[in-house]
Amino acid sequence: MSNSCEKAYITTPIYYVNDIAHIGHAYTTIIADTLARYSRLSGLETFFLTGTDEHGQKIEEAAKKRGESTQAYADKISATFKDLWDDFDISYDKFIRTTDEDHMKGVQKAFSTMHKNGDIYKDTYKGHYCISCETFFPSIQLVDDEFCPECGKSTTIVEEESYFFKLSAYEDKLLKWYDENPDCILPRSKRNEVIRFVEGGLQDLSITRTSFDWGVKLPADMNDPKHVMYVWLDALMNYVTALGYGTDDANMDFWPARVQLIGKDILRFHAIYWPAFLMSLGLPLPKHIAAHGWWTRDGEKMSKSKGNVVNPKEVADAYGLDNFRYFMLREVPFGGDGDFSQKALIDRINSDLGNDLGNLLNRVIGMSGKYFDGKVDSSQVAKYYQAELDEVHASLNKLEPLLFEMQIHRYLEELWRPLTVANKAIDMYQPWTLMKEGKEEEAMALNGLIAAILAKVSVMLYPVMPEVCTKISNALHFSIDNENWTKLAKGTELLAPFTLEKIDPLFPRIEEPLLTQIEPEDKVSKEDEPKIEKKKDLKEIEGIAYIGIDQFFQTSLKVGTVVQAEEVPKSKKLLLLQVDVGEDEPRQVVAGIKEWYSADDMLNTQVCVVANLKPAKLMGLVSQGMLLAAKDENGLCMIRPEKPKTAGTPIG
Ligand code: ME8
Repeated sequence: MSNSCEKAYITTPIYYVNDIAHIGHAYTTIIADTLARYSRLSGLETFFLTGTDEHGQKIEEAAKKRGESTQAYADKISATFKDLWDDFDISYDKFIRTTDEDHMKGVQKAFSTMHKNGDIYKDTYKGHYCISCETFFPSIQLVDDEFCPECGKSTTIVEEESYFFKLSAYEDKLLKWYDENPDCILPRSKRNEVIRFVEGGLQDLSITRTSFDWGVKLPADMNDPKHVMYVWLDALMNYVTALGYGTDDANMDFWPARVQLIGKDILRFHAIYWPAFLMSLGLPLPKHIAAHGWWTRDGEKMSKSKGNVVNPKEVADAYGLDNFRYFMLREVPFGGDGDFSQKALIDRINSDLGNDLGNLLNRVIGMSGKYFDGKVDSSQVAKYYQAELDEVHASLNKLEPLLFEMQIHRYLEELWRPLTVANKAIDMYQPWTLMKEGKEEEAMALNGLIAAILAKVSVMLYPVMPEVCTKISNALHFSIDNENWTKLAKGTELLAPFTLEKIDPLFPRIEEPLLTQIEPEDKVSKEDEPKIEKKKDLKEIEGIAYIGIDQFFQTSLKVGTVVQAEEVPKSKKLLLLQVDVGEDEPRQVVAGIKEWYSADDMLNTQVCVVANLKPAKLMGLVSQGMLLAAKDENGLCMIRPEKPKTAGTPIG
């Protein structure tokens, strides 16, 4: 997608007010927020819309069940969505409600226009209606002649007078649109699904109901007061009524939308009905409709009855909002389904965020403080580290298209490459060695390189992690704005000299799940329980002393890179190693492995280090860690990661 349009309009679906928000809703909104923040940062005039969908039989019934008036009930639930997004600092420009007066006027205007254009006629609808999906289904699509093919719930037979939209007349025009705009529906695999569906033939769509009245009335000139609009016609129109369609047109110059985000469950409405409605109204079609996958909980669909719904606020409060945002966007390829587990979230925080990103900032703080009185100066970086800069800029240049092709997980993956370049540069050039050798300018340039990489990464990471990146930019004395997006992230400029102060660690390590109450219920059925007990007894008889997972996590195991290795004079057994475990300076480790490994064998290899052992002295040398190894009658071998890992990566 090109960056040529000067305005960017980003939308989320509007959420039904029959239930409160869960992580699925938060996911859609966070992706949209990320795109909106990026658009603003890149200098586009941006309008970001979200809101609530409040009409229809489903909402009327939900209110009735609770003994509340429908409007009062809708007000209450709509406010919970708005409060949550405010709490999450979602940067929406408008929060629309389908009960807003202006919206309802706009929908009536749309109905009149479609009618005038000859796309609406009156007939009788006879068929099956699923209240839960607010959808009509022809009998051939039902399961066992009764049940909804989407949600499996029982459908109701409806026979009533209805107005119809001539959807069948748009079949060819829709197929032409899909054909001429290969990225109109993302991911592309979803576009193919839609094309197959449309090629199967489209039936005209019933767009009014008479059996209930919680909805937008037909325009007065239709003179048919017993009809209310079909909830999907009402709801889809929000994307233009929010811009003033049908009232003052105030922001209609934002239309067509740059990206309309939805979940895959509502693709048909957005990829078929919505463009057909727009064509009938003579409005341009959105640039991209992007459908993401489904979040499940420990492999199961989330539902209240199963008690496995993940509350996004609880997760964000416990783990940090930005960490949660990063996790959701990094964990699952866009379009694929994702499974929420605290373990996966903790792994991302400790590894990608703590180890790769946070630790890098600690290293700059450490280096600057120790060697340069806190000063960071990038002026000599190009003299010593041009190759590293080139690699970093090559990665940064790949980013923007990935974001707007909805390859957000790949955007983040690519954004992590500069961090790897930075971590590798420290391991390779070793500032402590440069300082020992008196190469102060080179060491300062290395420090400047790392700070510049952190700055560039945090500009591009800002749309995903706004709070954390603002902290990094404050520490590095620059601001995240369009000017620095142009200079630092898109361009090749580095940071102006500054003095760095220590800041609190951004990602304190998380040792165990922080939310016990959202862990799944014990899924062991009664029948299975005795068998499991029995196994445990057997193990106890065999003499195994069990420890809990919390005891295991008390040991800090890390990947280390041996950056220096030498023999300990007069010792047959000991090697003296300097091992980089992702801290300011390498750890000194005295290892009893000389019988099996020479110093040369160990140099530049990776090892597994027990990193929180009390320092010990061996032959007068302090050892600040222990290496994992396995020994049998054939000798000893080191335990190493199977593939190279960044120094300091936690093991567990
Ligand atoms: O469909 N995983 O509203 P809705 C991922 N009002 N995303 C999920 C999800 C899950 N488990 N559950 C919900 C409606 N979502 C209509 C939309 S638009 C004109 C009208 C997300 O409250 C996903 O984006 O059922 C889905 O499309 C949206 O919430 C639907 O929310």
